[in-house]
Amino acid sequence: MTREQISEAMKRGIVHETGLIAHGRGEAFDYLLGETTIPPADFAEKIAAAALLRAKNPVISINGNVTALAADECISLASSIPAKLEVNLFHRTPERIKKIAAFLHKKGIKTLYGLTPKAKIPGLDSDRAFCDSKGIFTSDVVLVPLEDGDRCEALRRMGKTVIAIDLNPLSRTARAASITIVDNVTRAIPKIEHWIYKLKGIKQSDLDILVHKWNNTKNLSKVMSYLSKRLNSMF
Ligand code: PTJ
Repeated sequence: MTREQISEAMKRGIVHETGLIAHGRGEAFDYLLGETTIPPADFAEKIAAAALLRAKNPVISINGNVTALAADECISLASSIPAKLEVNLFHRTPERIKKIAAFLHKKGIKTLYGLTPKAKIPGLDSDRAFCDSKGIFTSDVVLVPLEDGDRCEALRRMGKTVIAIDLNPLSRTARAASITIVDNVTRAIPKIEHWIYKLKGIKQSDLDILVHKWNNTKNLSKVMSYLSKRLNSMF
């Protein structure tokens, strides 16, 4: 079903053709994880929710693959926080922006950022640097599902807290992000929302403690040891 969704969205011009390659790579890693949310991913989802709740200008970045696989989930997560939704594409063309915006508007989104961006992420020379001055550019916490390493690093250099969702724990994005969620975007977004509701009532100082105690490298190494134990147990 997921493959069908991605392939349909590519035919409609929402997903870029390289989005199919990215999806295939994701499938391989998901297979190794057992196609489930593993404990270190659940922990990262909890910390991501805490970071989003204490943010002043939280933004969820949406690309072609995310539109195809988790548009409803992103809309629901954005309203639970609340956060802004910004279309931010690696392979940016006016046609794709138009198609993605039309798809999301049809789902009921009223305010969508990134459609006519004027600001640029410093240190990136291609079109993927374009972002909204009221969205990603001035955000303090940005959620980037299926991101590329260069943009993730550039966002970190701007001083932002970057939450990445990436099934590949070895990717440059996974290693550069502030909070890396090694999980499928289709499971991760609803799980972050679940944590948003669980953490909503707690004190700001307790949210601060959760975020300050977070160690991304340590959690990534827990993902790696989970993976190697799982693979070893299969033979
Ligand atoms: O729509 P655009 O133009 O912004 O382009 C989006 C893609 C995904 C094509 C672009 O960002 C890209 O090329 O990304 P990469 O560098 O291929 O990285 C994508 C990462 O996402 C890889 O590490 C994959 O393992 C991972 N991934 C793929 N599918 C999923 C995933 N992670 C979480 N959930 C998935 N469903």
